[in-house]
Amino acid sequence: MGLEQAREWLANATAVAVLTGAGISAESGIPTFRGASGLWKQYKPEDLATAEAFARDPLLVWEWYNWRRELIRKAQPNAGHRALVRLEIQKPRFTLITQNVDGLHDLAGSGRILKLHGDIWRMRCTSCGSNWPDRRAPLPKLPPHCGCGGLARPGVVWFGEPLPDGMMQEAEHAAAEAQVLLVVGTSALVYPAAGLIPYAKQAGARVIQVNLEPTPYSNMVDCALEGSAGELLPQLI
Ligand code: BJW
Ligand code: ZN
Repeated sequence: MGLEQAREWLANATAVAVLTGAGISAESGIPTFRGASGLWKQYKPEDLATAEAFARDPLLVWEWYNWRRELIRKAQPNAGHRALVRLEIQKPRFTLITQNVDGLHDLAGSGRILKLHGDIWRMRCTSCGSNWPDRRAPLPKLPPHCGCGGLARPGVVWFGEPLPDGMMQEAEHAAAEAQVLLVVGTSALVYPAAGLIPYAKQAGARVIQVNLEPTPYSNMVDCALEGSAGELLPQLI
């Protein structure tokens, strides 16, 4: 199934859900996690993206996030992010679900965004649990602290941690009621996010995937488009 067919499905749908991953921000200059030039080639997830790693060495983890915050701060949304803003305007029922923490969908102008893995621009106190926005990059002092004196952590979801309260249920609801699920720039390896693909399919949605390469779901989706999000999304939408 090719681009023309996918474009028609999308054009005719009134309820659309979109699931994005790091690949949509790659053309904005933000490194992905997996793949040849991905972050996990250089860094081990278990050393940086778990609560255990943070407990062991908060400074090391914060140095990594501080570096990523600086990279992301300089980045601008690309044609892929912008195409999704246009799609949202066209559709009576639209839900954007992202695994990204970079905030580029917000910057592009998307409305409500289900941020399954949190937000790199938020902080959370490991003592009192309060959370707040902080867009400074670089941060003036590492590791940052809360007003209560407790150690602050990035407002993101690490491996082994639950997703924000109720958010996965909202995402599943949107995936189930969608006529089309558009999956963009995710390796579809991280759960429960990747589970939205078979979930939507089982509920009757047509699933369109946009990725540079095949994923474990390429044979299950209705249309697997190989190419970059920045080029394909404006053609699809
Ligand atoms: C392009 C492109 C271009 C490039 N155009 N395309 C089975 C079921 C459920 C859970 C598990 C399970 N097995 C294991 C688990 C646990 C674990 C998991 O999934 N592990 C797998 C790796 C095996 N999941 C969890 O731990 C989750 N929590 C959980 O399950 O909690 C349960 C629980 C319940 C109750 C109490 C306690 C616990 C949490 C997962 C959190 C993931 N966190 C991270 C870090 C976020 C913070 C940060 O940014 O630092 O999230 S890991 C990282 O991976 C990040 C991403 O959001 C996530 C997904 O990556 P994504 O977006 O797919 O990026 P890539 O790099 O993998 O792929 C990029 C793709 O783009 C590639 O395919 C390219 O080809 C493509 N691409 N350029 C189009 N221009
Ligand atoms: Zn506190």
